[in-house]
Amino acid sequence: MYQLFWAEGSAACGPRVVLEEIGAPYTLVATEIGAGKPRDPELLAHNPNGWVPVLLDGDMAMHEASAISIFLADRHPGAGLAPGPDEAARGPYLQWMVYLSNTLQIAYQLTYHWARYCSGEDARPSVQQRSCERLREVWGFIDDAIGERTWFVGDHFSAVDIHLHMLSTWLSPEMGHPELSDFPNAARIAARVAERSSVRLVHQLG
Ligand SMILES: N[C@@H](CCC(=O)N[C@@H](CS)C(=O)NCC(=O)O)C(=O)O
Repeated sequence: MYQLFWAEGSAACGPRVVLEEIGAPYTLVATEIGAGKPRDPELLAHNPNGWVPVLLDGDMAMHEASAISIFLADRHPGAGLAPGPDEAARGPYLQWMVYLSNTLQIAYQLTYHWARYCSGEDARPSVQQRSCERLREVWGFIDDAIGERTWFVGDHFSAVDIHLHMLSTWLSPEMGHPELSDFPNAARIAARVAERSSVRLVHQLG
């Protein structure tokens, strides 16, 4: 039985959708992640960074949303969420799983965790402005890469589509971010992913 440390709307949503898609039994550990709020000691024991997601599988604990989804998709190949090691789509799949995590997520962090990236309140407007610009650049790059494709990589729905959808839900135009509709190829895939019952459940889409 897997355990997932989780918070609503967080980076734990992608791995949770993957868990739903593979149909493996799991329990959720609802976790406080608010700025300045104390962290669950059990979460800190597994991830001293104090952030979610964290996946437990028996004695094994791991953090990092993309890594967790890659691990789960490979562990449960019957769900078809990852191209196999010998498939042509495997390279691009890994590339985009890492890129979404190390580039797109960081562009959001400049908005939501701005204090990590500058040393004082004076710099906050500049960092958050750069976040908005960076989100437009990175989403634009992704949109161009998707082009006319039905899914992000290969011919099938995969974990990278799940992560693309999750990250699309973090756009806040009221904070100066671009609109998802500015990136019609990414928006098309996100809308298709949002139709899945796993995604409707995790993102509470009614
Ligand atoms: N690199 C981590 C980042 C995870 C992350 O930023 N989680 C946020 C929620 S979206 C969090 O728990 N923030 C609380 C904190 O950083 O203290 C990953 O990709 O899993």
